Amino acid sequence: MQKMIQETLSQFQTHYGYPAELVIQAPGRVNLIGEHTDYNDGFVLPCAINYSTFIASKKRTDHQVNIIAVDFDGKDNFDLSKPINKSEQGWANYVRGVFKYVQELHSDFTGIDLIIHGNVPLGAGLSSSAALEVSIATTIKTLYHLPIDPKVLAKICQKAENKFVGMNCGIMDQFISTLGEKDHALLIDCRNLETQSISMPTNLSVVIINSNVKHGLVDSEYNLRRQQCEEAAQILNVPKLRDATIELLEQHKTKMSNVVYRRAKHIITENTRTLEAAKALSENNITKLGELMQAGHLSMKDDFEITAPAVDALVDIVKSVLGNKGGVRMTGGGFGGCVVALAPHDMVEPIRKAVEKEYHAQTGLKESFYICHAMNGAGKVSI
Ligand code: GAF
Repeated sequence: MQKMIQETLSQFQTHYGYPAELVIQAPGRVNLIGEHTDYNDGFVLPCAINYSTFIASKKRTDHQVNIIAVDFDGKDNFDLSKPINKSEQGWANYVRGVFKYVQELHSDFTGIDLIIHGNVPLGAGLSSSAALEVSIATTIKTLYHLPIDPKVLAKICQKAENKFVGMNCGIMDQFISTLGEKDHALLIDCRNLETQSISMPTNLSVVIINSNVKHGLVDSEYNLRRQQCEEAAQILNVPKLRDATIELLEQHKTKMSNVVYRRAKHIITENTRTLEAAKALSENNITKLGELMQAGHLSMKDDFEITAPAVDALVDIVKSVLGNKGGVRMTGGGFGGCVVALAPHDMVEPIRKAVEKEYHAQTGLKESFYICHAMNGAGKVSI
């Protein structure tokens, strides 16, 4: 981390010719269970991780915003006294969107020079987008002392992604990147945004393995899942799938397509699994946690259809080593990305060896490994 901070600071000095006055860090996240439940007003169980976006910044007295994104080799600038429009550069829209919606609530800030640099793996389902949004919002808030409540800040970032970028994500990623807690996972009720902190068991490692499967249609498939969930809720006559039960779903099964039925089944069962998993985690009941993670993975594979053959292979390889001593499942929005395993420390190396030996042989792909721990949400870094 220290190296990333130094690099961000020295890039600032090089590009702008004067030192930064602030460095903000916002983490990526891993979701232990509760996938696609957030926009159904349900439950999720993520933790923030030790991979972050860093932003070095300095206030300006005019209305200019200058941005240099080191990892995209990109530059952007715009004027806060004029309407903020979309950029042709994909990454820049996450930044512009956040400025636009912070400005909607607090117009009393002027320009900023920014350097963005980070190590959250991109497109891996570890919320690099939320880390970028939250790091920008936290930078504006901190530099200009704006009175923005952390939950409101997370919602501003979600709005930027929904309305400016066009990805209809739920609140989980922005929320945990803002409010994550060191050494804890958060059970989040995505309806009222109340949380319960759950200590991560000290006997388990959080192992994240990137399948390195890239799927071109992640956003459109994601938005389609959301529409299908809304269709199911309408047929069941409930505000959100959070309010439905399996019994209600079965009663109305013939009124919906088989696809919509299976999408709803995933959400309804996943909410139950997430609550049970939070309990199992807090009681250190690893066998139960492992069973729930396995069931969650199969539900994403068969009912929600958001896994990929290589991701399923990766889960099976890890599971064959872990047995009932831990849990493993795909994590994040899906269609590629990462799997998360909770594993006893002494099983991390055997898992790594098994994956090295079998994953490439089965899929032709090469994995990446990240050993993680739960971190605090976004904040100021001392410089
Ligand atoms: C993505 C979204 F951004 C989240 O809101 C959530 O729906 C997740 O996919 C799936 O659980 O990360």
